[in-house]
Amino acid sequence: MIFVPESILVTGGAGFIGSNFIHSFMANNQRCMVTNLDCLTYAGNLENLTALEGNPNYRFVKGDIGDTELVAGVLAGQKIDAVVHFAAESHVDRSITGPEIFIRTNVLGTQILLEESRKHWQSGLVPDFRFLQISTDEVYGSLGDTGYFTEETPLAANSPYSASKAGADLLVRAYHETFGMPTLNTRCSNNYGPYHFPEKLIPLLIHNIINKKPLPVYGDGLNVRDWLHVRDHASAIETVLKAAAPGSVYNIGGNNEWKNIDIVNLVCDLLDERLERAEGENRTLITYVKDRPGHDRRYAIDASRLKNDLGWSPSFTFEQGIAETIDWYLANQKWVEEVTSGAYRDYYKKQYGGGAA
Ligand code: NAD
Ligand code: TDX
Repeated sequence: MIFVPESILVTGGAGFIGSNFIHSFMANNQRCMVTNLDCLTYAGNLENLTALEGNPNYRFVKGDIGDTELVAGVLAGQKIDAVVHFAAESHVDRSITGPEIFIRTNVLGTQILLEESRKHWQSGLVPDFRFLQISTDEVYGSLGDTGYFTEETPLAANSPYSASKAGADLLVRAYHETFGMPTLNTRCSNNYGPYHFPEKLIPLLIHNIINKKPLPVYGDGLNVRDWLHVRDHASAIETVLKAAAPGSVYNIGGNNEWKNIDIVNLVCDLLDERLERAEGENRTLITYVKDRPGHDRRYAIDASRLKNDLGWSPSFTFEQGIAETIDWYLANQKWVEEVTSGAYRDYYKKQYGGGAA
């Protein structure tokens, strides 16, 4: 049976994937209220959502998922019938230099959100309810040269980031097993696309190439990532939210493995053309640097359960998706400049009149 939410709470909706999800979900579900709860860390950028200002079905709440009273108030006040939980610290490198906030947000924050959601669901204020935890293939650890992560692959997280996401996933599982709460859990591969914060590989490459800065490649550059366009991730999440059985776990991916160095070369070459530079010029910016500690060698997702059970498959080809992404960054250099200069942090104050984010 299809679940049709009427009022959803999106956490972390000012970030990369959350903002893309809000745009596509609101376009597809024009009767549903969307409340975006985000505390606006360095990764939260309300400029990603300017197109929605004034839309009566969209509401932004500045706040922390770890704020029990605030979360309880939003759940009851907005009669939330689905929580789509993106809010997290998401950058592996930052989790190596400062793991504590990862545990606070990703583990403790998720537990608070789960606990308040449980009380809200059990209060009977809404007839049906879902809690969807957005997770990552990184919880499964690292693969060798062959094989794929399935939903049965044991969790074997290797970085403080992925360990915190695995902890959150297990809490979600526990709330289903212990309380019968209607939870869902998705685990997706690496995303790319518009609004990607330029500390992550693909937007960092584009930004540095435009500015003729070095392109740091960790280790030997042969680590493999499985890339999916962020709008395909958004459509998969919507499918799972509406059609998956409570308690289920779904991998999300598009069978699109790339060695890092091949992605770097591809982005260099596409930008040679667009910036009218000589063939091979951008590749001269490539700089091999010290490897990331504990750097997972290969990720590859088997998403056949999602295809077989719910009929989902990606709509972007990588060629189309990466070309469009590069063009988006070229057309939106102001967005990138505001992020890299820190100017985006004044946006909340300008728009909502509060203190700087
Ligand atoms: P992001 O870092 O771009 O955005 C995270 C958002 O969460 C930001 O807007 C931030 O302000 C908000 N946030 C952080 N702590 C918060 C808190 N305590 N309370 C409220 N809001 C808070 O992250 P992203 O890349 O969009 O990832 C979103 C989710 O998807 C994460 O849970 C991540 O683990 C998962 N995921 C990401 C990828 C990827 O490739 N980026 C792949 C698979 C899964
Ligand atoms: O400068 C760089 N040089 C480089 O070689 C950066 C930033 C990254 N890399 C490598 C490390 C990874 O093998 O590129 C690959 C991708 O790195 P990131 O963009 O940092 O992503 P990753 O560590 O794979 O994690 C991402 O995908 C899974 C997201 O940040 C996570 O939130 C998500 O769960």
